[in-house]
Amino acid sequence: MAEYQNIFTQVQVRALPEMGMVEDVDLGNRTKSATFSSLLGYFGNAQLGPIYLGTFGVISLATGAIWFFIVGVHFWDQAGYDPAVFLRDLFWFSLEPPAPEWGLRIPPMGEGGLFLLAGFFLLISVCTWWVRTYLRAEALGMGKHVSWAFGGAIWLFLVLGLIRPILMGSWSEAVPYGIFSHLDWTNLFSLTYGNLFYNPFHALSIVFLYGSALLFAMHGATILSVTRLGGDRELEQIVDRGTATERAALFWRWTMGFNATMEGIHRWAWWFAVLVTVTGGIGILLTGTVVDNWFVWAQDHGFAAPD
Ligand code: 07D
Ligand code: 07D
Repeated sequence: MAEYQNIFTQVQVRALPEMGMVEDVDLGNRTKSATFSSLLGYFGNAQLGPIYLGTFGVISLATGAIWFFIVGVHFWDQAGYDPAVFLRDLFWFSLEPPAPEWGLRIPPMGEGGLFLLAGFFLLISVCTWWVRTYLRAEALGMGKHVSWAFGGAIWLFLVLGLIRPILMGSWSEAVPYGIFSHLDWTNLFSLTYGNLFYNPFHALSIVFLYGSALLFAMHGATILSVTRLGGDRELEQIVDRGTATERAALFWRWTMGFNATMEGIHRWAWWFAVLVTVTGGIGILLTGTVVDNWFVWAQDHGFAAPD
């Protein structure tokens, strides 16, 4: 029964909960108990909790909830307080930024002030969650790789909703809060600036996005293909010859002449994922500030056909 285990077949541990480190940790910030869920166990670790709620965690959850609540109440208002309409039209409702004539001034609540208020709370929520990732990693003596990667996403988020609107001198440039409205914004952005496909940073961002999916598939498949030999238990595999790790490496060297290392593959993954949003943020920042029309720009630079 316990012979062949991988993430879907692993035996789910049911002992006393593992409570984690207690040395030099403020236990007052951690919940006291833990439960088990078989369903969770199929996808990861069956143990749920304890969870660390520090000052920044609480601020992040609270401000995130306020953002969600402001947007939700606005949607509710747009639905005319009718639950059926609310559900039917949920994806079409939108909390819009102020109109262009307001520039960077703060308009009344009904004319975009509410959007700015919601955005203020979302900003605090995302930034304090970042601090949380940093402080938790520090408490565990880890590198800050998760924080810097999340920082990459926050860079694009800030460019879209804060930095570029300020450079353009108008909050109206910000992305609205709505499911389809934010897609309309994305479409309109591309149309307004002459087709984003001709923005080389959009292209780079796509390269890294597709590359991330490819690398993730290759890495996930490789490790799963050697779990039969214990390849998912990286530690003891790395030092011994003829093990799962060596076969996994040889598979790629035989297939394409090159293999990543057990450590290096994670650097590939980290850089590809991070560069999606880092290059993307550069592309958005340049749009409308430095370049007004990417198609014309591409014609000028010889990679779009002349009219
Ligand atoms: C799977 C991790 C879980 C996260 C999820 C998202 C919310 C929003 C909305 C209260 C991979 C939670 C969603 C908290 C609640 C309200 C009003 C991450 C996973 C499940 N988008 N976008 C979506 C955001 C931008 C674009 C979906 C956020 C840019 C396109 C979801 C931001 C542009 C498509 C969503 C943001 C853009 C989507 C699924 C912020 C250019 C889709 C996201 C803060 C990058 C897809 C209907 C997902 C879709 C989609 C959220 C920004 C384009 C609602 C929070 C402005 C083309 N976006 N998006 O799974 O189905 O991410 O849309 O910057 O096709 Mg978007
Ligand atoms: C948005 C980072 C911020 C998110 C954060 C998360 C919460 C919720 C809640 C967990 C996603 C905050 C989270 C608040 C937490 C819970 C429950 C990351 C974000 C901090 N494009 N396009 C990209 C493609 C076109 C356009 C990137 C493809 C058209 C615009 C990506 C195609 C037009 C923008 C990409 C295509 C257009 C982009 C996004 C094909 C529309 C951007 C990368 C095949 C007609 C964004 C430089 C990303 C960007 C972007 C892919 C087409 C417009 C690579 C594959 C031509 C305006 N596009 N696109 O990771 O960076 O986003 O552009 O057609 O702004 Mg595009």
